[in-house]
Amino acid sequence: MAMMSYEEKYRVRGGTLIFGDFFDFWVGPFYVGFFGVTAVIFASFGTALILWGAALQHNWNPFTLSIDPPPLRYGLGWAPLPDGGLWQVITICALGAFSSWALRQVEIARKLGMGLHVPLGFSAAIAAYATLTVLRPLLMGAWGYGFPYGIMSHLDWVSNVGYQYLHFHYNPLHMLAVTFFFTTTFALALHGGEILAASNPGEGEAIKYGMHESVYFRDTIAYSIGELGIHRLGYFLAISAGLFSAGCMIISGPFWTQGWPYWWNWWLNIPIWGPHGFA
Ligand code: 07D
Ligand code: 07D
Repeated sequence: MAMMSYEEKYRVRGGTLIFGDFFDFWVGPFYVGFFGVTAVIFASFGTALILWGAALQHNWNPFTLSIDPPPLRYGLGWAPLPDGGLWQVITICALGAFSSWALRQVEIARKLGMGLHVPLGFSAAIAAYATLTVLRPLLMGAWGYGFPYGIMSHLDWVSNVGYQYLHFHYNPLHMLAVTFFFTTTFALALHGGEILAASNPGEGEAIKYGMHESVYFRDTIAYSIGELGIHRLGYFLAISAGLFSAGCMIISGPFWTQGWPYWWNWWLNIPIWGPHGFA
């Protein structure tokens, strides 16, 4: 209840991106907004199409259901609905829903007078999705290069595409993306652990704040990035993880068609130890 009265104070009109006051209201705790409505429409339509796909395939098992992209022979054209067309329309719905959600985040941030960090962060995830389903297929010349919409089938796609390049771990941008993902969890674990430690000092002890936290890390690793800094670092790490992922897929196919281990031949040919070098 206390939270609700706090929220009331910040429920202000305005800050919308288009159509002024249109849909500028709340339903219970949820802000509706024009983009909330478009998100619900896109998501409902997309979900209905997935259910239609399930009906067409007579398959209601969520693990084996798969809405596949069109066969490669359709290139970048429209495919008949049962033969990949559903996938094409569902992709449009997904992009419509994700973008609407990001724009709704923008409107809420503007209402509250906040920065746009949350929608920008979410945009990195949307960019990764758009890379796999739109940008890379466009560069490769067929929608069939997109990934299928199914819980298990999309795992098959990741594995198959990975092995098409022999050993995907040799993709240098995949290496960076993986490193960013690992570093993100590492940083969040350290930060979460530290905040819990400071706010749970034990029976009868006073709760500790920023200064103790900074001293803890200065004592441990000689440096504290600071209260704001750790959040900047986390934001940078997480967004980099998504963007380097997108990058690792954009180069796979459109710019590098051999196995990824062969990319490293330049390393073997460096003059110092290469066949024409000093060795
Ligand atoms: C915890 C936030 C909550 C979100 C959840 C996901 C749906 C899909 C679909 C019934 C962290 C909700 C799921 C709405 C329902 C149908 C047809 C986020 C959290 C709980 N994947 N993936 C999963 C998606 C891709 C990969 C799980 C989506 C790429 C691997 C879930 C997308 C590649 C593994 C899922 C997407 C890839 C998974 C858990 C979109 C590279 C697993 C996800 C839109 C990124 C894991 C059976 C999770 C698993 C898994 C959803 C894209 C690889 C079903 C919506 C093509 C290797 N993915 N995925 O917790 O157990 O995310 O799979 O791009 O091992 Mg995937
Ligand atoms: C695409 C999801 C976007 C989601 C959105 C939101 C809803 C709403 C509603 C819950 C990007 C959806 C929201 C639906 C839900 C409710 C209510 C996120 C996306 C917009 N790999 N690999 C990656 C590792 C191998 C391969 C990325 C590790 C093998 C391919 C990441 C290992 C081979 C692709 C990564 C490993 C291989 C990738 C995924 C280890 C297979 C990609 C993260 C330890 C044999 C994908 C852009 C990501 C990629 C990708 C990690 C192994 C192949 C860096 C740790 C060697 C083909 N791998 N991988 O991108 O880069 O998230 O996609 O072995 O396509 Mg890899």
